[in-house]
Amino acid sequence: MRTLNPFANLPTIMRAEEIIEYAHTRSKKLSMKSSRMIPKLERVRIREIARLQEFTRQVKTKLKEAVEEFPSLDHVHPFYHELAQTLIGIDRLKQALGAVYNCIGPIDSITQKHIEAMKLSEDYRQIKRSRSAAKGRIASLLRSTAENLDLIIEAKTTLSKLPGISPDTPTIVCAGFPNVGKSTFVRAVSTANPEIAYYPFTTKEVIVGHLFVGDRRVQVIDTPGILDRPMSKRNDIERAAIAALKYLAHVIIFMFDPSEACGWSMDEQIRLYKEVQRMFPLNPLFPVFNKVDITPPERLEAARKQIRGAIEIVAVEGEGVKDLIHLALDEIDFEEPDGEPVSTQSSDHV
Ligand SMILES: Nc1nc2c(ncn2[C@@H]2O[C@H](COP(=O)(O)OP(=O)(O)OP(=O)(O)O)[C@@H](O)[C@H]2O)c(=O)[nH]1
Ligand SMILES: [Mg+2]
Repeated sequence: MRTLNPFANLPTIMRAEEIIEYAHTRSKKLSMKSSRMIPKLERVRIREIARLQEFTRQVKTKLKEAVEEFPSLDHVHPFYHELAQTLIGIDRLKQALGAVYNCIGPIDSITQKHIEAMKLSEDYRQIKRSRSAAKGRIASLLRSTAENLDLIIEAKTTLSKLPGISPDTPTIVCAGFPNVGKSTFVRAVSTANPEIAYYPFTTKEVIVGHLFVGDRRVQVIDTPGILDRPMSKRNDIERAAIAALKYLAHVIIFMFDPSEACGWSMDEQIRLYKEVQRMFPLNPLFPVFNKVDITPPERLEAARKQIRGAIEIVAVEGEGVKDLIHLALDEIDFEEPDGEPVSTQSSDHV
């Protein structure tokens, strides 16, 4: 299965000072075997030029790795693109990558210029000073782009923690207000093991679990709770949930807590439901009433009138979750390689 988080497994990116230190150590270690027959001036010349070349080579390798190994932001899956935009800022990141890459040309020029001087010098002390001056100028250049390297490292650290998703795998996304029981449900039906707690905002990131229908894998995604408020007021955590709905969901399960034990009223939850309906008109959307075990009958009756056809479950007991998954999976067209639909009744986990 192609699981992808394009930002996972990037090579270690060094900070400016680390690169300087690393390249310096490597260049110092360079041991030159040269015959005593060669005059001192020539021996120093050969050694110092080689050391400068090694220093430059190491610096350039580290800078190139930081930039070239970083996934092309224009080609990553839109889910990751949107989260990179939300969490880091695409323009900032591209600018930092460009700035780091643009150091390579000047580093080459500095090296070339000083090597020319070292080749012509008739004084071995002067040759050493030239090598040292070149390294100093390259180090200054690196320090001037230190903030850009720091940003690339921050981006790598943040984005590498995003879940691996497989965009070609059928995907059910569970969304709703905080504390309504989304994680309880996703944990009950899939391999995911999200934290569950009696307080809101427990889930802070998009979590991917799997379940199997025959030998076909289905992704079930738990999302952080979303509040009923304008998009511009939503925080990064809510935006990640919206990005999962927007870019990953084939089917959306919208979970209500009609008992209102979650801390929010049904009216607020319904406003969010309507917004999700408006935002994603093409996705099959299943309204679900969770916690019907603790919902007073008159409240449940009122909720049924407000949202017709909602599926009623008790996620904490696993009640109704199987039927819900089967209904959701019926909305996903499973195709065997020969075109035969796969039964959704043979799930291993539901
Ligand atoms: N009585 C009852 N409690 C439930 C049910 N499902 C979940 N809960 C409880 O509701 C609380 C919240 O459950 P979570 O699964 O963490 O809710 P969530 O929607 O993932 O919450 P956030 O991650 O904060 O958005 C926990 O105390 C659960 O035990 C249910 O069917 N009945
Ligand atoms: Mg949760």
